[in-house]
Amino acid sequence: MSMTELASDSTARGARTRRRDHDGILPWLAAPALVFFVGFAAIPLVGVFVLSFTTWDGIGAIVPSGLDSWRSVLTDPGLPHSLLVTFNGQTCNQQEVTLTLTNVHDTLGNTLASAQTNGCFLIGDVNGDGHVGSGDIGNIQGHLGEGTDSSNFRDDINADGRINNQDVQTARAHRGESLQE
Ligand SMILES: [Ca+2]
Ligand SMILES: [Ca+2]
Repeated sequence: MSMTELASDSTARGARTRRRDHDGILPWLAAPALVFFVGFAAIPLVGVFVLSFTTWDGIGAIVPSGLDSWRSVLTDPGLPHSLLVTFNGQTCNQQEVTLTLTNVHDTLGNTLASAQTNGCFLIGDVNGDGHVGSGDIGNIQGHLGEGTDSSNFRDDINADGRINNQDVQTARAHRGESLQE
């Protein structure tokens, strides 16, 4: 065997050793992402699933309730016909609005002749007490910097997807306003 062949053989063995080393390290590189996924996605998901078999107001004792919650939701006759209506813009304030929908068609070919619901609009009243005050401003400030989700969306007054200083300023601009009696 020549010196060149020895060198070549040595280089190939070195490459195989490095590949083996990399193969051993790769799973560990994924470990931080896996930890975050388990901690912030998998465990909360399992927790919510377990809580779906209980009755809990978020403060008091957790009481097992079996399938009651699932049965209640799945047997609600309104479930297949529920509507989500989104208002864009803030064109009314300090008013109770009656929304009437007529001749609503769903994707299954059903038609709803008429449906009506009432809603109150008060810009800045993020805690829903009918008045804009320091409680609302403090509530928004407590969520500053957060992205909007189902738990804090009321604090995002300008509906830009984040709870930020613009929301605080908007609430301050409407401080003292109340719903009309
Ligand atoms: Ca309020
Ligand atoms: Ca915002």
